[in-house]
Amino acid sequence: MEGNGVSTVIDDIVARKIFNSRGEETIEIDVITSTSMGRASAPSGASRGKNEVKPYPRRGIEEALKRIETLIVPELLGMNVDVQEEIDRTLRELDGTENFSNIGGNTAFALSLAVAEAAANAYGLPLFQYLGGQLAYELPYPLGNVISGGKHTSGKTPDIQEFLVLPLDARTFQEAAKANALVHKKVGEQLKKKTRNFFGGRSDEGAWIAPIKDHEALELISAACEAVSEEMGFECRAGLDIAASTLWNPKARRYVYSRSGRKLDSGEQLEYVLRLIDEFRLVYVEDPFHEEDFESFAELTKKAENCLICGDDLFVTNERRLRKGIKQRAGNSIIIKVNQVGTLSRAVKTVKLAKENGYTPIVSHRSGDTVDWHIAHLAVGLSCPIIKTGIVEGARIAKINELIRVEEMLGDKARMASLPRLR
Ligand code: 2PG
Ligand code: MG
Repeated sequence: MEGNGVSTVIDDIVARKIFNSRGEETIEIDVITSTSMGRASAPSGASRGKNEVKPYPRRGIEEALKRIETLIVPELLGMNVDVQEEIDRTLRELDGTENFSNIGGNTAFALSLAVAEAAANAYGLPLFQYLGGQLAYELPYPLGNVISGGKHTSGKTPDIQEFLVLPLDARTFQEAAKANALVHKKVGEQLKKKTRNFFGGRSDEGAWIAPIKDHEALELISAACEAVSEEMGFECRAGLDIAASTLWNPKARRYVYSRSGRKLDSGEQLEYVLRLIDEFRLVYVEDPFHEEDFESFAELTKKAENCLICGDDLFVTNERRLRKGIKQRAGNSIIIKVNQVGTLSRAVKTVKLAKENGYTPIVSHRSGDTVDWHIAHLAVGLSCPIIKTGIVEGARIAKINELIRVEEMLGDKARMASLPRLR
């Protein structure tokens, strides 16, 4: 399109291998028009849902680079970056599979986001405004990882993957991010004081790695939340990502907490999670059951009224799976990781469906990430009230700091998003 002197025609596409925060190779793509450029790199998960799209073709990232050169570039050159759906449809058609196994979901992700950024830049708009227009002025609450366990660690650490903090009622994003950093710091100080064999280690997501049990981790984070609530003058509450698919043993039909020795069937898992919600006043529980157990999700959602029950591996950002969840009232919130489905358009549809049905969409990082900041703009541009993106570590801070800049850019117009009732 050449209207208003804006050129949005794709002139060139450059793809390369870079490294993510784990030192693994990942893909980065530049999309170039005569007046603008967009650049995006793909994150990658350690606890991936089995229903996610494939990150790369079978032979890996090299094969993805080849396919970009031979298959994708010839098709995309000359297309316009401001027709996102058409570009994303073309990517799906070129791939030709349901799960992006031909070009790779990470390839689709990087292309799709780079296209969106190139379009925003062509129009001289920040990405969040390009995506959300004048109505995009709400900052998300940051959901931050304080203590790591499960598949994100090894050794005598908690079985539960993530112990999280969510600041409620913060007046600004900056303040909310500060509260999270204080909780992280306080928990670190307590671990140093009280825990033998804790040496200050941190996980990929910057959360503490300590030889403690799930219960101790919850006690620590709850105490830190209370202290910081008082200090900041608004409430901070704890949450969990149980990542229960990683605990589920399908043969034994039990959740196996190998480090604490717990073995729970679905009913016992439900009771256990309800007890934790009650005892620690949790406001957020992600993946409390394995990725095919919609029924238990529904039962917990019914019983845990004022808590966000969130599906990550359960929904994998997939519209079809969310539809199934909505029918059963399984969960009341959904993790949005664009590379679980490949393209921005697909993720946007899922966000829309979530909102129409009262599910809280939460834009999220992945454990292996880059300093790419796009998800910060997705949270504001798609009006998602929460962003899950860690508290410390470079790849996490990149998103947090970008949101501080977005808040500044919005000036007087900036507002914190509204959260559902959580107490
Ligand atoms: C999760 C994520 C991010 P991963 O389970 O929610 O915290 O982990 O990226 O390893 O899937
Ligand atoms: Mg998760």
